[in-house]
Amino acid sequence: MNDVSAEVEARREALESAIEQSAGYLEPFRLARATDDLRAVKHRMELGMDLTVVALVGGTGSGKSTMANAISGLDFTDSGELRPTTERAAACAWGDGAEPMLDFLGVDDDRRFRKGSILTDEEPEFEGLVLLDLPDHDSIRVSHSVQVSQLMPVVDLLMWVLDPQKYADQRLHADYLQGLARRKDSMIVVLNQIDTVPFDQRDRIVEDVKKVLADDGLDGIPVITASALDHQGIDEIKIHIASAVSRDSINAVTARAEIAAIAGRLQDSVADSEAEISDESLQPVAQQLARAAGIGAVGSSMRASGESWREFALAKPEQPATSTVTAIRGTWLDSVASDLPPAWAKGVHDSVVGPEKLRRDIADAVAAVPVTKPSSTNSLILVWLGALLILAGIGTRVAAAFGSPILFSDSAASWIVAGVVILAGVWAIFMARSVRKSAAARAADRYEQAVEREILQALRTDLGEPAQIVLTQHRRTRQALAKAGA
Ligand SMILES: Nc1nc2c(ncn2[C@@H]2O[C@H](COP(=O)(O)OP(=O)(O)O)[C@@H](O)[C@H]2O)c(=O)[nH]1
Ligand SMILES: [Mg+2]
Repeated sequence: MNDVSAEVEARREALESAIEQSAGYLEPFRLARATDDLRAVKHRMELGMDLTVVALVGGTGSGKSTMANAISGLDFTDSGELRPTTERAAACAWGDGAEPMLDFLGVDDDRRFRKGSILTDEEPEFEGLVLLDLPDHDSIRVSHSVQVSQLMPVVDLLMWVLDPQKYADQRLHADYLQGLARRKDSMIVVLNQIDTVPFDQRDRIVEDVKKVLADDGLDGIPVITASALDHQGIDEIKIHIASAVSRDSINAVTARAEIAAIAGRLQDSVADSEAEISDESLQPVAQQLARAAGIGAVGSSMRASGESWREFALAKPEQPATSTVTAIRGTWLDSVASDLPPAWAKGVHDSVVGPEKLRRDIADAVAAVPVTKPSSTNSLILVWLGALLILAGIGTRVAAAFGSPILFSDSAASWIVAGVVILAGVWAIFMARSVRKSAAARAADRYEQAVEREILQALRTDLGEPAQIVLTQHRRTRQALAKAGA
């Protein structure tokens, strides 16, 4: 497989995958048409995209068969006055892989010839060439083998072999040449049997051929003088053939264009881009739902409980209202799907869970996080410590007043020590309050975050993941269509 067939095959595969991915999102008739068109392209491609079909056409006795022999160096085609098989096309193929094309063209098995191969590396510039010696132009129409209508779409180079006597033949022009103007880039004219024309008349006759061609709208196509019998002009003809071989085959070019056309017709079934679903995009939704479940009130009551020493009843989370959940879900779906074509948007809507189930899952998520009173152990320890210190301070002072020798006998020092100890006690009690307050605030933050995490997890499962599957499919379809050449 050379570059062009690999490239066209990659486009075909991309289109096939785009059609598969989007099958559920296309109207049935569009899907059916795309599938049929793709199948037709596939059949075309199976004929071979690396082949170069060169067809020799022209009137009876102009020397097509002799020319085919001269080009191939084989005696693969019958030439001469007696032409028992003139009704049947013959072909010579350089290298492998021409069989499907020869089947398509209706060349009989016993009229197929082989020349060279990649292995022998003979005439590598002709690798993939299929040289067709066709029945005389006036018998093409009635031939059961190669039909012109079948031939033209796969011919890379049409070589008109004219002879000096009959080049102005009316039927030739009326029937064929005039209809081929749009293919003139892939045509050459060979004025054969030039050996039968006196030297001094050759230029005039070539000018005349060009004039006849121009009248048919075929001006500018190369006219080569040749003699198949004497091997004149063959090298120049071979240069044209080699140049045709080096170009992308018409079959590949046509297949590429057809693939792009099919992809182009599907282009409006996808959007230019799709939303990205991430935790960042679900986070605001989780926060809204947490608010709807009254999580803020629970947090506030936890914080407030840190402000006082009294027993405090904490607020309880509530079930969010169905209407609220429906609205929040709808807004999110719009943000994710509204830029998609209707079928894909519907796909996203259908993929996610409904509002009632979502509401239950949010309630479960909220319930999964227990509402616990903020711990007061640390602050209570501080209170007790403070009380002990105050008592100790008072005790020290009292003991000193009664002259106890336990601690200090000096009364000034005892006042100072007692004062410091009592102050430390007061400070500890004071600190207990702020420790309690910040512990409560931390607990409230932890609670709120835990609930948001649980809700986020439910949102991933209920909304994000199923929607992502549809969006990924959309992205793959879009990218595949782009690759197919839409
Ligand atoms: N003098 C001359 N005769 C040729 C030339 N090419 C072919 N012929 C002869 O013309 C006759 C018809 O040739 P053929 O190749 O069978 O023509 P076809 O009907 O187009 O296939 C044969 O007798 C050939 O030998 C040429 O270049 N010069
Ligand atoms: Mg012939």
